[in-house]
Amino acid sequence: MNRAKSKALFERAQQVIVGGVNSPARAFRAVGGDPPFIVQAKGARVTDADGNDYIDFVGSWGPAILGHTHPEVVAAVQRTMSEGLSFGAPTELEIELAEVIVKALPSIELLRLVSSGTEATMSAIRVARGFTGRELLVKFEGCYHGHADHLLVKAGSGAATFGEPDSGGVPAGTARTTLTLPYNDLAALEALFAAQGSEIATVIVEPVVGNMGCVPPARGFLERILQLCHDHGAVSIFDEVMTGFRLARGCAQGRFGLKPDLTTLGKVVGGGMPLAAYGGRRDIMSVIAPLGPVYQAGTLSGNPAAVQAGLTTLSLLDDELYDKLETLGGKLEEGLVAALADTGVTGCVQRVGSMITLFFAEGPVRNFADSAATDSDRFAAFHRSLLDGGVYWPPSKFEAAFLSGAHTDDDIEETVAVARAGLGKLS
Ligand code: KE4
Repeated sequence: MNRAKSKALFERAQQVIVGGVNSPARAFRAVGGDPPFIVQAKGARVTDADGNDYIDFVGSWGPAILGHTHPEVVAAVQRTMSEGLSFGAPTELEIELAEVIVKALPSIELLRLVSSGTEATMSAIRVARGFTGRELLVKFEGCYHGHADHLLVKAGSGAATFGEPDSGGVPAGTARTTLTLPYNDLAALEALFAAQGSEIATVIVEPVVGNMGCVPPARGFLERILQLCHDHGAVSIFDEVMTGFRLARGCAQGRFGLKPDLTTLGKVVGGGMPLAAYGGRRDIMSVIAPLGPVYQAGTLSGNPAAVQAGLTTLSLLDDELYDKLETLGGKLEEGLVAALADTGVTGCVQRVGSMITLFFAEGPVRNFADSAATDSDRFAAFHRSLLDGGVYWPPSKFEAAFLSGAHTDDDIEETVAVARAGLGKLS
């Protein structure tokens, strides 16, 4: 596949943008080769600068659950933008979106709109620390919650891709207030609470992990986190930036029938525009200015264009869409499992709804150590085969792939055929 124009653009980009990209994973360093520069996205496809079309499973890292440029979303955003891009003042539109989120998530009584998932998790953690008067933050290795200093301690996704679980520039003191446990390790969680439960401000967790590849929670794991937080006066945070409105209308918590104290949302909730949110129990959220002493603010928070993209996107997330995502996800999973078996390549496929990952390992992959141990070279070669075969797959073994409502049975069959050919080159 000829990507000469993308190659030239990448060389030009690297003169003025760090690494030529505005987010590290996009540089394709984990899989090799130069990243295609995308010029258009429509439905389940993206087109690069050289005119190559790809079936897209990155979906802008999650937001494109409807497929790209859904006509109703684009039209609604254009209408809203014609009235003003951003006022820095309250609008009725923000109330409408907040009411939709509160209706969908019984655990959220009060919320704040912000502009990125990082801002949502950073703010939720500050609120939990302000509410409890405690400092200790507990997270799980391989879970990624954005790039706030105290979260870049054994992060998954980007940092892990570079094999440097701790980021430069994070003060030692900051890292010391973050305790990291293995995901799905109940014994470690119980032991930590037994030893330091009274010092723990909050536990933040991806209810289904997407940042070490797709890793579901072990039976009882999430329930125990909520119970231990409750018993020890800590605040539980479900980071649903990736799973929110992706896994169900009620998010992962709705799928599992759970109610965390706080929830962070992003990606789908903004429909591809810079919008995220955090919210939860009224008593906890009431510590935020101007009601209380915990400060959080944002110039573009709740701006009309982004709110409209989110509002219109959420209005289109109906049972029919989730049923389709489940069916297509199942077909893709079955196809990849069959392709692994037919080619004799060691691998496993893990999926929850429309989040899916093919790991080059026997499996199951239950935590970051398992994910890190999967074969990186085979993943890189597989990714290159997919790309050259017209399939745009996340360029890191630590990322989940996403289906959308715009994908078709034919897309899945084509993807499985390309995957089978790529696996065949490995065996
Ligand atoms: P943003 O600041 O990137 O909007 O959100 C941070 C974040 C928080 N929580 C979870 C569970 C997330 O997955 C993310 C961001 N996800 C990555 C992809 N795994 C964004 C893509 C990127 O970093 O380029």
